[in-house]
Amino acid sequence: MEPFRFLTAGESHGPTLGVIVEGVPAGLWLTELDLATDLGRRQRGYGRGARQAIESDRAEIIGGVRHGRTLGSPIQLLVANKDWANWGTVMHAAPLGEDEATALQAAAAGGDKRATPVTRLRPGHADLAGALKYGHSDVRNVLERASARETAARVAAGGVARAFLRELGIEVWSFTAEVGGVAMDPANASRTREETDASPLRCPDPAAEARMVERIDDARSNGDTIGGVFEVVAHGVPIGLGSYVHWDRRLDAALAAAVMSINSVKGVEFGLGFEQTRRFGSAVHDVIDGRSAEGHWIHRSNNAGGLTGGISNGEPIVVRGAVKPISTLARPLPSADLITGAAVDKAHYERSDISVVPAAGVIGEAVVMLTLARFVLETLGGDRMDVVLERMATHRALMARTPPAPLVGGRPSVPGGDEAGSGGDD
Ligand code: EPS
Repeated sequence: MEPFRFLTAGESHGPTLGVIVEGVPAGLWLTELDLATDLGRRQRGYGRGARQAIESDRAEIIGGVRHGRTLGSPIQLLVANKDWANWGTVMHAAPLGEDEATALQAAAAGGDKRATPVTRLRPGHADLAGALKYGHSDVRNVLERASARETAARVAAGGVARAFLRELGIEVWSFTAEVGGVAMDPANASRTREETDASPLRCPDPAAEARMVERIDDARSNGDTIGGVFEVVAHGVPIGLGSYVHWDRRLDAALAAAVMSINSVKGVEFGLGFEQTRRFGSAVHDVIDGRSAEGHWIHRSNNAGGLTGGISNGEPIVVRGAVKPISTLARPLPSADLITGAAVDKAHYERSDISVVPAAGVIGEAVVMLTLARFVLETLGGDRMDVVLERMATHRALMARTPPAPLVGGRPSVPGGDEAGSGGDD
């Protein structure tokens, strides 16, 4: 059993989204305020759709917390969908009564878009494969759950992970690195974190951001959508999370899967990423400069993005997600009808976003934090915060300690000596 896990539920236009986070140690300070900041950040960003003007996401803590402290029991969170009220009986869980069903039929016959079953498949969306897999004739049954609205629940869960990791000295942040082929220039990253968070696209480079905004405006005026790249950085991760000993214990693989699981993400890279393939090894690998007086290992660069051999190496973890353009286009592509199988001029359209890169970055933070929380608990264990804190302090001290001298044949490498070898130089 995993020491830390979470499960979300809920449809985009249903009454609520929910998430259960299990494995959080007892005694962690957690309030709804801790969850509100990231939920707000997820909603913002230039290029977001009209839905965000309806919602003001906040997570209600339903279980697992008492008087501001976690109990060790599963933490249950609910995020209400305010838009649910606008969907009438379309999204009701209960079977409809005779009158309700007749009214819905009449609404559909009268051209009400929400009441009408969706059958014109959107290229690039889960519509076709999802409908066939689950046997749905109305694509709404697919798109309600395939919608990135689900990520509000993941970000709420990520807030729990943030509160946990903060206690342990681990901090995670993100920014927009690229939109529609316009990349930020790290040399022009003049904004502080606060300024970046408050900027239209959460980009540290104001000049590049202005050009990114133009790309989004172009997409909007053409009835189109546009993607980009976000970068998540985790500071304070100790050496030793994850392992090289087996494929499913590698932290890089788990982080890649987590970031890849975000709706619309089509690629993941760490540190220098794919650029490594274009350089010689001598221009890629991070030279190790030795240990500082406090015992910290120093690398000259961080091209590996904080992970070597599937293990955190003490440098900041740097992971980027490539976000494709949203597949719901205001000027829809040609497609086909699910029921007739015949070509149609235009795929289904309903309100959506032009670009979601800044939001995807916040979701990236959430899934990275949830993954790090799992690996911390896998490494340290602990049912209560005081024990986890103690174990983390011990772990960090151990990683900074001089390793014992190596043995040869189970004995000191120099006959009679016990401090020979290259390990004990301080
Ligand atoms: C989203 C809410 C959705 C979309 C978007 C993400 O709201 P609605 O469908 O009511 O407009 O804005 O969903 C998608 C991009 C998608 O492909 O379904 C949200 O809260 O993040």
